[in-house]
Amino acid sequence: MEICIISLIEDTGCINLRYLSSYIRSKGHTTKLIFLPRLYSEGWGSDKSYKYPYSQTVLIQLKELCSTTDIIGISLMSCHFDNAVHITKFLKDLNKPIIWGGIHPTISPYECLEYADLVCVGEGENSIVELLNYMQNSKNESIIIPGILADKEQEIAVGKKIENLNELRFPDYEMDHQYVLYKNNIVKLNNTILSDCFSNRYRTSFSRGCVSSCTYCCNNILKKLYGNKTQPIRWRSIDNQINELKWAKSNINNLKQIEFSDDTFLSRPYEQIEEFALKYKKEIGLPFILLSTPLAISYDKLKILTNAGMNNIGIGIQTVYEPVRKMYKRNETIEQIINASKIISKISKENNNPITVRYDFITDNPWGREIDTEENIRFAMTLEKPRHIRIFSLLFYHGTELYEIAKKEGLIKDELNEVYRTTQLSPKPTYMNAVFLLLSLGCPESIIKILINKKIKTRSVKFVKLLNLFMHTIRSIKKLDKPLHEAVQVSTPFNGPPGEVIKQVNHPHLKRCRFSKEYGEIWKYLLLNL
Ligand code: B12
Ligand code: SF4
Repeated sequence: MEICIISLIEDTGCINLRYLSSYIRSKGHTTKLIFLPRLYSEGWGSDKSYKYPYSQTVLIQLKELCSTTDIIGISLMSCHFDNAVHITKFLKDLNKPIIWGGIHPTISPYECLEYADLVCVGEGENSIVELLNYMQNSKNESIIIPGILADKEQEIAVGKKIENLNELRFPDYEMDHQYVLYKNNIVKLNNTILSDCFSNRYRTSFSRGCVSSCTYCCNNILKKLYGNKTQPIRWRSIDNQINELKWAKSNINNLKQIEFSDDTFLSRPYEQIEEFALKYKKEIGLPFILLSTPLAISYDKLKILTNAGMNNIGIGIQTVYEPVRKMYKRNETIEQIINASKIISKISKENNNPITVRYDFITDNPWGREIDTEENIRFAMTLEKPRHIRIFSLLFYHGTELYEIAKKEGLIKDELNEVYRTTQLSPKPTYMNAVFLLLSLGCPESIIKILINKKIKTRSVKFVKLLNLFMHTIRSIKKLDKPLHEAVQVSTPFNGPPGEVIKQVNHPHLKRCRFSKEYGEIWKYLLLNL
């Protein structure tokens, strides 16, 4: 049996689908993978792809590629929902079963079943292989497979997890059955195109799950779906990891950097991190990026990893405002965050080589209001330098604990527009967000301190409101209106799609941004749009 899986994500790495595909192939079926990132055709704006459908040319090429397969799969997150519907409707007349999978179908399966014939809930490997076996053998019986929802009357049962991740093959990079949307056409993937899409960087992940269960995160709902039956986090063995990286090093042209997208890389015990670091240094030796929580950071772990090439780390702080921290169920204390920042700074100094550190914050919490953001701004200024700040807008993803609270309190009025058709990269146009964004772009702290000063804030809000009224009149006469969120969005230079990130990460510091167009845009926004 052949399954043709279409990915709507702005990423050609798609590690989840590549694992899925090699697993399916190892069980005697075949796959075709079609990646539809708009980035390589449309550039930066592509992360707003939820806003408009794929072109007719692309849809026709897609139909042609799907016409010979046995079953069509679509992989999606919530922001790809509209496009998944659009494509599904377009492919309906091929008369092939269409199955949706990915995080959105996992958290909202019945909704997805209104469009797709089948929905994959949870990890896909075991369920999809069972489905393909079923299609091969017993066509007439009704489908009863854990993780496959075929009927609205059926109860949700998640797919069986792969408990030992070493069972997974290496991600599927055999190009003979892979296609990508590249410069406005769907073309066969080859090493040159792949290397171009990757921008010298190989992204992979060696774990599944997370030790924590923050109330806004997918791990929160996944834990609910799977219960406590399985380990919270599973890892591939170190040798398995190193072998995959060796493969990547010899197959991806001009590879310069490895990025680990494991939810929290440092939660592994020290002995394993040490084994990894030593082997990595010897066999791979490329600079690498990872993600961590403040709690998992320790001097010993970081020291040995920086010796092996780690030069960039993303740390989720989310908020320091206590009521909201409680609400998010964050595990670490403020002292532990400060300590993590100090450890990184100490190691940077010792190595005489600054680690690029990105601190992530969540804004737009309706319960925290502006106090939350204000506290975060004040705290961010106390973090050791050099530091980069990234700001994400809180979205209530279906099924998470936070979603349930927000729903109960009537805070989600129009899920489609408020969650699916937006992005975490567009903080709401508020005074404090604009100030936070200015800080993230390197605005001098002395100015930030003035801007968050209460009296000045009140006066400046009144002032900008008046100014806004005046400018609005002029703009409506001259038709110069520019959507507010666009000004905010361009100002988050580290959040862009894959290709851009590496270029940004290579900037020594953010000083350059102070003179950039984005910086000017935020000031303009602050002055004109409150
Ligand atoms: C790595 C990662 C990325 C990478 C790569 C994504 C990718 N190719 O999957 C990058 C950096 C590109 C990325 C981008 C974004 N991400 Co992201 N990302 C992740 C992360 C950390 C891991 C994904 C992963 O590999 N999971 C592990 C695998 C095993 O699970 P899985 O992806 O669900 O896949 C399995 C099943 O779902 C199933 N399956 C998947 N597809 C299909 C298809 C078929 C047909 C079938 C049968 C089965 C099937 O089988 C897979 C293997 O078991 C997750 C968090 C997480 N822990 O999952 C967030 C996550 C998926 N990302 C998220 C978000 C919001 C984004 C962005 C929208 C952020 C933004 N810009 O605002 C962008 C997307 C931009 C765009 N327009 O496309 C959210 C999605 C929430 C939601 N409800 O939609 C998550 C869940 C994080 C969170 N907030 O909780 N992301
Ligand atoms: S620590 Fe990060 S990945 Fe883990 S549950 Fe919390 S937000 Fe999700």
